[in-house]
Formats: sequence, C-alpha cells, structure tokens
Amino acid sequence: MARKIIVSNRLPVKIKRTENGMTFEPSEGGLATGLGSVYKEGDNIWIGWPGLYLEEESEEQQVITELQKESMQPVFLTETEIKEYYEGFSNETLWPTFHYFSQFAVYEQDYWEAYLRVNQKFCERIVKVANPDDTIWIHDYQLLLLPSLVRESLPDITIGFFQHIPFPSYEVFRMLPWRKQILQGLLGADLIGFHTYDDVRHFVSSVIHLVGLPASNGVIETGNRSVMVDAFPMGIDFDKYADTAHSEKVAEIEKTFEEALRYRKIVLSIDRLDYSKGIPQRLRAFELFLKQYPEFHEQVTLIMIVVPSRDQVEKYKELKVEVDELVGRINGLYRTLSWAPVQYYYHSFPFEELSAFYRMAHVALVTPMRDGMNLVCKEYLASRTDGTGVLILSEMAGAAKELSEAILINPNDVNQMVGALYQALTAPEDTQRVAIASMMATVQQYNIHHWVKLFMDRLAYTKEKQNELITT
Ligand code: GDG
Repeated sequence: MARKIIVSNRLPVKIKRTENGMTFEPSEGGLATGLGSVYKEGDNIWIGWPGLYLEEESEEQQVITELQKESMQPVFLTETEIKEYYEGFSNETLWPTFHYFSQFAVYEQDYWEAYLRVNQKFCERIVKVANPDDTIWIHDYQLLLLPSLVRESLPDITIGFFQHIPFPSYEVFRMLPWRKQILQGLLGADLIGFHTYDDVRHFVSSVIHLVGLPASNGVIETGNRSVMVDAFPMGIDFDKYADTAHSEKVAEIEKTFEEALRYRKIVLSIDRLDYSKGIPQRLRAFELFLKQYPEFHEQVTLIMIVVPSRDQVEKYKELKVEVDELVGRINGLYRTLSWAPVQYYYHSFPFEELSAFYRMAHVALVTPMRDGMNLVCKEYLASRTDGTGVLILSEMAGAAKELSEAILINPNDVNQMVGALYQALTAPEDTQRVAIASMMATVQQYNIHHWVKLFMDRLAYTKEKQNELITT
C-alpha cells in the first residue's frame, strides 16, 4: 500500500525532560492540524527533528518508540548542527534573503556545508523508510536540497515541496553564493508550491536565468522530467477558530479582559519576534497616530503580543531591544494613571486567550514588511463571529492577494498607516460587516483542509501525467 510521508524541519511534538523521564505532547500548529488528516491515516508518517538533543544513548530508543505511537519518525540533530544548519544557514542566510533583507544575510561556507549535511541526514532517514510508490511531501526553506537528494536514491518516487515563506525576485535571490545548488535541489520535486503567483514567477525566473532551463505555464523541463510549479495559498482550520470564539470559556475570558481594559477600543497585533513582521514600524505608526489624534487618548489601546523567537540570533536580540525601547517611549509619553496606550506582552498565550483577544479586537493591525502568507489575519477573521471588525493588512503579506477587502497598506508608509488606523477606528458598522462577511467567506472556503487536498490532488495528477509521457 502506497503511503504518504510528510517531512519538515520540526516534528509537531513537544518533548520535555521531567524528574520522572520524558513527556510527549503533540504541538498544535496550523500545519500539524491540517496535515493531521494525512499523517495519522494508515501507515503514513511524519519525519522531522523532535526538538531535543540526546543526552544518553538509551534516550534514542525511548524517543523512537514514543514517536512511533504518533506516526512520527525522528531525525536526531546535534547542537552544532542546529546552530549551523538551522540558526545559521536557514535563519541567518535564507530567511533574510527570502524576505528581502539581504543586508542581514551572512554568507558562511561552514553554515552551507552543515545545511547540506543535515539535508543528507534527512534524506538517509527517508530512504530507510520509503518505498518507491510512496508520496513524499517536503516542507519549507530548511530542506531546499532534499528533493534532489531523495530523487537520486529513489528516482521514480513522487515528491512534492511546499515553501511557507516568500520566494524573492531573481535580482535578490541571485546574491546567494549557493543559488544554483539551491534551485537544483528543489528541482528534484515533481510539484513545487508557493503561497502566491508572485513567488511562482520569481522562482521560475530564477530557474530560467541561473539554471538555464526552459519553462512555460508553470512547467519547467529538466530534460528527463517536467516539474510543475504553482500557487497554493494556505488556509487555517476555520471551524476550530470559529467554534472556540463561540465557546463559553472564551466568553468568560473576554469579559475579564474587557473589564481590565475598561471597554476601550482595542487594536490587536500578534507576531513572532521577527524583523520581517514590521513591529517597530507599526509602533511608530501608532505613536504618530496618538500625536495626530489626541481625541483618541484613553479611548484606544494597542495590545501587542510578541512571541519570543530565534533569540539566539543577533538580529533578533537587537530587534527585542528596539521594540522594548519604543514601547517604553510611547507609554512614557502618553500613559495616564488609568491608561497604557500599548499593552505589550513578550510571551505567548494559551489558545483560548488568543481567541478572546481576536474576539475583543475592533481592529487587527497586521503590517509585515514581508510575509509568505500570514495566518494571524485569517485567524482574526474566523474569530469575528459577531460580523464586525476591521483588518488593516500589509500589501507585502501573501494574504493580501486573497483579502482585498481589508484596508491595505504599505508598511514603509507611516502616514498611510496612521490614516488606516483612523479609518478603521471610525468605520461605520455596516461597512465593517460587508468587508468582514466577504473575507470570512474566503477564509472559510479556502481552509487548511482544502489546501492539503488541493496540493495532494495536484501532486497525484502531476505524477500521473509524467507516467503517461514516459509510457507513450
Ligand atoms: C510562516 C510564514 C506563513 C502567535 N502568537 C500566539 C500564537 N501564535 C500563532 C498564530 C499563528 C502562528 O502563531 C503564526 O503564523 P504566521 O503565519 O502569522 O507566521 P509565521 O510563524 O512566520 O509562519 C508565514 C506560515 O508559515 C504558514 O505557511 O503564513 O508567512 O512566515 O497561527 O496563531 N498561538 C498561541 N498563542 C500565542 O500567543 N497559541
């Protein structure tokens, strides 16, 4: 029986060491929820790093046994590998380049070599477990070389690849010293997916210029195979967000939060700490808004949730200091005895509390400098069960392509952001309802289950077409 094998840098599991041994808990990211319907079925599996370093030899078997119960298989990585392959090449070279922050990118030969070795390590694990008629679905920028590595060992196997972050313009991508190897790595796949058509265009253009292969209508001819490239905008688990927003528990949390905030208007901002998310730019816009519109003093609060992320990387440490200082400055300038203009949280919240924030927020302020998709704005829409609310969304987020009824802004244009805040906070209820209803319908229809099915069906179709060509 042909199986499906999901592969990503990280397995959807949280393993903790306690006094009584290790504990294993599933981690509930959007991807894990969506792919749950795939890897938990039959003999299907998910391969990835379990997120812990082995301290004793005996731990290896224990982790393997426990993960097997959840249809997962580990690739163990050392601390040095994580430092060089994950924090180094993935997050200090690829991440900034792919988000148009090339000035932050480091070009370290050691990081590249570690990246190659770890991709090979993932390949060895796949080759150990895969049969030639299985389907492999590889995820994201940490594993760009994996499709070709797997193809060398299993020439006829079906391989899909999806990239969750943007693919930059050729002019930016070409700055990478290892640009050609990266493209060749990806071309081992049968189907390559991105969130938007712009990403597809940029990728195809890079392949034409740097590898010299012909391409038309999203099909790249490698000589012996055709590789399909297409856009698959990722969705969320709509029902989960809508149902939670409706629940008693969330209504209770919302009430306590609202009382604490004295029923002021709420502008909500939620991101991982990342320079691609435009957090300082957003704070500066809010500061200017308070300066230009004093009538909103004590009337509006910006709830800013920043989830700690990659705190070992220098640029992220610097960003944390910048955000801390900006929040301090704004609150120092405008705060009163009973009002803090910015309520800043540098930690994550349990799911129900997040849902209560989504429900309470009159405005969601989602203004990344660059984002592959951005799921926060979709989660906000799914949680607006009363039909009101306003979404301010950056044009630079993949989601802007689908959510054109949002107030779209350029995150570099501080005056435009100030205007958008004013427009959002004074929007008549019927205008809000029309835009929310339309965007909510989009998010509901193109949900995570739809996304998984669309990609999987297209992958099967691509392989079928290739087989037809081989046999005729
Ligand atoms: C990458 C791409 C693309 C945040 N705070 C809390 C919390 N979160 C959850 C949100 C959301 C997720 O984190 C963030 O997802 P995003 O899509 O916004 O951003 P990235 O993490 O950068 O994701 C991105 C995505 O991959 C998928 O392809 O959209 O462009 O960069 O789900 O809800 N969750 C909880 N508490 C928090 O405090 N429980």
